[in-house]
Amino acid sequence: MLSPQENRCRETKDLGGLWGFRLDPDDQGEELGWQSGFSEERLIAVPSSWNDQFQDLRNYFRSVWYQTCFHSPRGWQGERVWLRFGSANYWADVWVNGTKAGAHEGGHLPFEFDVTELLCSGKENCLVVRVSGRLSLETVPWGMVPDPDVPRSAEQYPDINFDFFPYCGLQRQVVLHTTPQEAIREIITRTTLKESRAVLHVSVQADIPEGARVRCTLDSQDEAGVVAEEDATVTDDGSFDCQLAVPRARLWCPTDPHLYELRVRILDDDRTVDEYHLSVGLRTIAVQGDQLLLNGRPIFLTGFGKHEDFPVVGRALCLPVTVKDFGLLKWVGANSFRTAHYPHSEEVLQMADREGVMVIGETPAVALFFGRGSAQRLAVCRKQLRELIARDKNHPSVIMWSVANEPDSDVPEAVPFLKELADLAHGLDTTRPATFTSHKGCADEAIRYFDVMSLNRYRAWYDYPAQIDLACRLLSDEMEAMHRKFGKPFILTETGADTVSGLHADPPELFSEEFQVEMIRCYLETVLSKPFAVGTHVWTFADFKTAQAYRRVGGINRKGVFTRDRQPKMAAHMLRRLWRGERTEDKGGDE
Ligand code: BDP
Repeated sequence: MLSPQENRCRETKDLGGLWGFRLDPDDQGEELGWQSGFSEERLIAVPSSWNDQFQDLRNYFRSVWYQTCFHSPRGWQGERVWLRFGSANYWADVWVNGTKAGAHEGGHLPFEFDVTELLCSGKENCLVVRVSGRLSLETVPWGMVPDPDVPRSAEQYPDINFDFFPYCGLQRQVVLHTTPQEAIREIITRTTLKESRAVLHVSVQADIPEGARVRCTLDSQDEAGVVAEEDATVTDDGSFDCQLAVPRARLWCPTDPHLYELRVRILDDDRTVDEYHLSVGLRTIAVQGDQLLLNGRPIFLTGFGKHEDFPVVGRALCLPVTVKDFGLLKWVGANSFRTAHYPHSEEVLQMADREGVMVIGETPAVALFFGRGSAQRLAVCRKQLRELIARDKNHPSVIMWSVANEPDSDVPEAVPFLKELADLAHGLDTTRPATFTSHKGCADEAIRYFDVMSLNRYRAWYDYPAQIDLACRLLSDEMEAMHRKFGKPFILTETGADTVSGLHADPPELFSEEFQVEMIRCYLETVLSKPFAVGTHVWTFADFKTAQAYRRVGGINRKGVFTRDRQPKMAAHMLRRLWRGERTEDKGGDE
């Protein structure tokens, strides 16, 4: 799926703003005809999470209705018009002028409908969306299952089995965009390297008659200008391939995240029928033996597992927070993060490409179990993995896929399920390694099917509280045993301690800033001492909202090294010294 863009052949119109909003707890709206327009109870910001917009809706997860009106620009006649949602959490049904445009399941990935025939020109158009945040046994993530036979935690409210607040709503941009009738539909890029010579392989699918002429141009966006150009002809199935060779390529890496601009143009004599511009980074990523190689050189990941979360905004797109977070990632010396526990916005990846921050892109498959409802959950996991790879495959920053977080992967039933996701990731994308984050260590049944072994560990926090030395000795032994058993490169994808900003204790005690510093430092040193380690990600970048439970003061997970409003705790200063100092460079830390 190509993102909407503005160029001389394509236009966009942002529909964000204040929309009409109404609750429908008993799902009566459709019967009452609300799809053609309804009387508004209140206004809501789009994008936003409704749970943090209104005091009475924090724990409301049933259906709501959104509506807005817009004009379709006159100049769009003759074009195809698409209505695109950056995400809708979790279920969405969409009507335009009372006619159903389509529906979508899944909270964090984009979807779009061709609404050309549904729009009235010269008149106001009415867009109505029903969104429901209801989770079940068959959704991914699963939750809110009032069934005593299902393994779940009755210890938190709302009743979910994961540790982040299940924010709902239209949380990303809603846009109208046009494509010409004969248009480029899909572009897939891949880099191969031979010393400093890079070749960008470009595969394009287009709704264009056979024989049309196509031009692919690669522009360096600096004084070098156009560095490669090739013409091709569309084949009978509407596809074509180009190979663009760059003799002395500036390879994308954290210290020089150079982006080239790829322009694909469909030409009819001198007329441009359609064109699409893509920022591309020339780079390769591979696992070889115990190493993770970026452009053929060992790389060590420093960074965090990170949520999309901010007060009032909830999980919604908020560009000032995105920009701020990238500034802090740089400040602390992180070269990477994992989009826990769902795909983050496309704007986040755009920043990561630009700033040279490597990303492990994760699906929403958190806390999977393999009992009842498993077949349906697998189908949803497959769909979400497909949609994730379709959206993010061209981002140089994305270096790995994580297909799940902490599944019950020590039982035999986990094997066919997770193997299928590993095979799917490898089949859809031959250029990136795949992983999932395990909390089962040596007992894990599924790690063998993946390229990298990722472990989340909280000894000294949830178990063996306060015993940091013991926790690190156990971690050291566990890492060696995992390496003997699975023989793969290792990433510590999570460790951390809840920390109340401003609480101090010497000697360090749980919840104090000193304890967070000591625990993280000891874990990171243990991992760094292993030659097969390729990364450490601290849990977590910033404090975030979660369900209410006795162990979550104020409904907040406080394992952030930054507070929820992005102020550094002592641990952030410690990491800055560690990651920007000598020690990670010894391990290839900054590339
Ligand atoms: C890990 C989960 C993460 C939690 C973290 C914690 O992967 O989602 O937030 O524990 O408890 O097991 O802080």
